[in-house]
Amino acid sequence: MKRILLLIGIVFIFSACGENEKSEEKAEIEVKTEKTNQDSENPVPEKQPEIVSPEREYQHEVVAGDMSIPWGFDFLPDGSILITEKGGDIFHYKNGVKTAISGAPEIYNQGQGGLLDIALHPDYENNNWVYITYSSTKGEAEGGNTALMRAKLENNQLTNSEVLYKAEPNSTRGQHFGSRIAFDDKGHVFFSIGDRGNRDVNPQDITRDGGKIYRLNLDGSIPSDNPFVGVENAKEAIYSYGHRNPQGMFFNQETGEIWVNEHGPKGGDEINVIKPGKNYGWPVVTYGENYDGTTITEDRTGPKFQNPLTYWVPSIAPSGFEKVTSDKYPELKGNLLVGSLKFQYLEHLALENGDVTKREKLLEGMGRLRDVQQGPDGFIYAAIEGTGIVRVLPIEETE
Ligand SMILES: [Ca+2]
Repeated sequence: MKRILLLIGIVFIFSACGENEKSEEKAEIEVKTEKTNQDSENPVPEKQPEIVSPEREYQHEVVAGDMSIPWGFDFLPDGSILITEKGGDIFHYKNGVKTAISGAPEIYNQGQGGLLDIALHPDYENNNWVYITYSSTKGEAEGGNTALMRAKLENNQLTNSEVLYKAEPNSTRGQHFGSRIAFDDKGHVFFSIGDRGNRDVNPQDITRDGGKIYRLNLDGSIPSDNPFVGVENAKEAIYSYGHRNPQGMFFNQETGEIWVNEHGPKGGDEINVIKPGKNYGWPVVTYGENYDGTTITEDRTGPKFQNPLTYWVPSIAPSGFEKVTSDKYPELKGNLLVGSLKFQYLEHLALENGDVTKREKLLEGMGRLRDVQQGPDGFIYAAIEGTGIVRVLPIEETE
């Protein structure tokens, strides 16, 4: 389409200009075309369409109730659910029966910190490893920072705990711990850590923790092909940087990529497709502004930075992220789901050729939506504050 418009433009200019002007105009158009082609690797996102209510609201059923702030959850091989409470407890829910799991890590319960995400090893069935992120006081300085640990789950107890990563330094600030955990299909664990409320120091500096996506081998060692291995003083676990506070992450089976969503400031929440060693811009480029309405930067994009797939203005405060691959919801299949803490709904984003073509509010008004997962049974599950985990029921064809 762009090419056709350009051709029309060239014809128009040729018929309207003198000989010298013609060649100048043509040269300028050729340069512009070349730029457009270069940018196709890293396109500037289109403005999002307006969000709408769905034609038919989804019904739901509560499968794990009596929860305060269910932060993360994952499914055991038998379909039962492990859930973290931000306050520090881990629960197992099976057929509506709630059991406490002992051996949860000690947390630094400050602001947005606490017990955060939980995820089972891809081969959990054979090794019982469970991965957990949390804010930890480990280390010398006062305060805390995000840690990733793993432990074996046996008889409702976590044993053999190992801290695989602990971000430094500690800080008494309560902002932006991240974090989500995701596994790829090549033996890596990914996790996110936010900028810890220190945006001018952490996110753009690869020698510091915070404002990063990290990648480790499943035993916690650093993959030899991580992008900053061998770079002087770099934190070699870093996979990408320039992030603010990523709280949604999934492994896209189809593309082999990690996809994240992250909180922007006032405006400027983003979905990012993670590529090794890339800089996602915060706070040098952003679609947001300070909470008081003052400018952070005029720049939305720049040659050194990876553009988001899409961005939200105003912010929805995204948490939890999933791609629907199940056949149970034909109208959602292949699309994205994002929890909104601020507006208390599950956002459905339809994608076509990398552009968001439709946005819908699901599960509206139920509470702050903290996490979303497609279960092994193909149903969509959401963690909602003050409720617990709900199963989204497909809209029956016969309705
Ligand atoms: Ca960005």
